[in-house]
Amino acid sequence: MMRLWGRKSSINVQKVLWCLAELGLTEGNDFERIDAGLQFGVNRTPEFLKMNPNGLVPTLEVGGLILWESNTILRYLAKEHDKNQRFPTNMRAQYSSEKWLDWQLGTLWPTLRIAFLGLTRTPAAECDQAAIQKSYEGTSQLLGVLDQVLSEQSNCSGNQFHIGDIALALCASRWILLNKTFPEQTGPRTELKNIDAWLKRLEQETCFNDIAEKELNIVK
Ligand SMILES: N[C@@H](CCC(=O)N[C@@H](CS)C(=O)NCC(=O)O)C(=O)O
Repeated sequence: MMRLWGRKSSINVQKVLWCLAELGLTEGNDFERIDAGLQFGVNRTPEFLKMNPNGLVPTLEVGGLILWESNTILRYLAKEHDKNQRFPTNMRAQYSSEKWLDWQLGTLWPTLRIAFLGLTRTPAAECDQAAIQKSYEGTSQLLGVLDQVLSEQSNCSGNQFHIGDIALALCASRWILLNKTFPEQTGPRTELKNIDAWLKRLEQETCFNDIAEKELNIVK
């Protein structure tokens, strides 16, 4: 049985849980999940650091193979555990999804992370309001790029759902939730109608709704 370390409130753990759900893999039958990170601790213990020296979640163990980096775990699951071809495997779809996974990790999340950490993890007195607003506006501009792509196709890599959509949709929904929770600090949210429609479709057609956070986990 696979073992996954990570608290459900982590966006990177949510990616893995969503992917497992799409593949029909269930907690208790196909994988065990151990709460770790923030209030649960575990991720700084010597045993955990031996598996993942970064001390971060998610961390996945499968038959002695230890994986960390959520997008790598998505790639692994899609390649090794997709018995029913939930995700397209043709080269074009696969690499179209890959580029968005890298964009999410290297461009989108580093931009949004500043607003997220500032608003949910930093005591009010230490908040850098200008940095938060700049981060939020920057994220809106980046999501505008995705919105444009979604005006021509129904998912990030084409017309079929892929693991790239998992990573992107969780960031986009956190961007929306940050504005709902802290409207004054984020400033107004740009209306991106193709992103709204794509998120709605994902809610209806995938396991997104079972996994995505409905409110922010605020720990200061
Ligand atoms: N690039 C890594 C980032 C992992 C990461 O930053 N995880 C956060 C949670 S989202 C974490 O473990 N934070 C420490 C904690 O929860 O205690 C990935 O995509 O898996």
